[in-house]
Amino acid sequence: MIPIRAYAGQRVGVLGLGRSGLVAARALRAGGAEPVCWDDDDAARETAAGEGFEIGDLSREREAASMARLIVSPGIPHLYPRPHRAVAQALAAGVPVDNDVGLFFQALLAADPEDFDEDGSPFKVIAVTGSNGKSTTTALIHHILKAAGRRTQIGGNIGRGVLDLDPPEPGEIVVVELSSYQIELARTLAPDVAVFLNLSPDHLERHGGIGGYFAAKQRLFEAGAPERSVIGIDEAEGRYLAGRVEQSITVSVETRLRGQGWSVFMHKSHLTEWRRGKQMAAIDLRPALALKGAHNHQNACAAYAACRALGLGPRQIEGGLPSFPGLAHRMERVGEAAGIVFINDSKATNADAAEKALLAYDNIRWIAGGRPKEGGIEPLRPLFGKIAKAYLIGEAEADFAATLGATPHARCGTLAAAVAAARAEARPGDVILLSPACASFDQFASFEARGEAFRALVAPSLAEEAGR
Ligand code: UMA
Ligand code: ADP
Repeated sequence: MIPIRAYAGQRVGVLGLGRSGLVAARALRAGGAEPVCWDDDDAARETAAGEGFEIGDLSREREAASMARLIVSPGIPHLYPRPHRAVAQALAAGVPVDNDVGLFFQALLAADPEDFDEDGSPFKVIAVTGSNGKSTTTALIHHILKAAGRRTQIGGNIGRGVLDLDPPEPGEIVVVELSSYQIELARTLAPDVAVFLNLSPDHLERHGGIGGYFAAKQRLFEAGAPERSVIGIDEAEGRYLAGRVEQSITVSVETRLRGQGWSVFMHKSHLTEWRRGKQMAAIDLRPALALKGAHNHQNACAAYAACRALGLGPRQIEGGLPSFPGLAHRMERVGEAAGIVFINDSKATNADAAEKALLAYDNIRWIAGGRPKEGGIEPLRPLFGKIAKAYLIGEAEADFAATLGATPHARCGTLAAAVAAARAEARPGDVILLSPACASFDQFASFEARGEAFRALVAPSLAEEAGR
């Protein structure tokens, strides 16, 4: 845990007591502050009280006014569609609002000179953002660094919350995934290397539209002022951002960036590094089995660029790519039975992510639905020809059925019914793909829980096959 010492002896409000909030409360207490905690959920409050934390309704004026800061969890709206009552109260009382990510960077900036090694090099922080591919890229950077023998930790929007990480040691590299929610509210941002992968509509209700969403991500580069930025320029937003920051390495899977700057791009199956008009390296990505598809090539190019920015050599990076195992719930091959392949892509929570999976397979029995995002599956229309049949679940059922029109589909209600129907109708050569293009929260606690449920539902088919 990284203790937060900046508020020693002061009361600090902690709003939301999930993964990030509870750790923030502990880190504040470890640094001598007096956290006052609130969560709208009774059970979450009880858990915090069980750890000895003071519980106080932060939406009360008197409580809010006594705070030095209000630390807000990423899942709690601070502006759109409307601020949570406690945030509104804090702002009315002139209490600065921050989050765990702001506290994390504030604490690292205050690190003392002992945190620098003999060569005077401190630890480094790499922050990764983008609409899709953040977790994969963050994990890949961490994997490459480990394979190259570097000391490294991973956290943020993936795995451990930022304040749950160990205080970084000299020479260590901390790789953090940051969501738009986390970046938007952080008062301090200070990554050494920052990565912007791509942008497509997501979380629009929380950012007041696509402009607000992009502006949130842009803060990592403007307020964060990294020494080096890695920027995917396959969308207009990336190209705009690259034009505004100094010292960027541009990344593309669509364009060969053979300019005078520093770039990493795909040429056929090769990741290619280009600098000052010359090719510096070309790496065949075919041996990297967990990095299939143009989207993963984008992640690989960005991870490569970030590691180069840290001074790793091309061969060192190349050495780590084939052993990357990939992440669960992202186009994860669960198994095969009777010639039918089962793919768990539960993490595809928007149409752009689901598109990548639909592009990657044929004869697809597509399980989709959940809590829909703005625009639904309309952008996927050009791929409907690849779908043998869609099996729809959750709140999105009616909407998705209407969009699918003449494309074969069934309204199944639940994941269990969808898997059963797809299994009964699938033929050898088919792919049963869970790639919902929706959030999970209408029927599951998280995308992980949805993916685990899928795994459990297909397990009998796989066991039957194994017993054959
Ligand atoms: N709560 C309230 N009032 C509200 C809403 C929520 O009190 O109006 C409470 C809930 O009762 C709950 C707590 O807030 O107890 C949950 O807080 P949270 O939703 O911020 O979740 P955490 O458990 O703190 O997890 C967060 C991230 N969650 C979100 O951004 C929604 C996790 O990212 C992250 O891993 C974790 O912090 C550690 O940093 C998950 C995620 O879904 C993976 N991220 C989104 C994404 O990737 O698309 C952005
Ligand atoms: P994030 O953490 O940004 O949500 P993940 O790496 O967890 O990203 O991948 C989420 C989903 O997006 C998966 O379904 C995956 O197949 C897809 N995906 C991964 N990388 C990319 C990318 N660079 N562009 C578009 N989609 C991607």
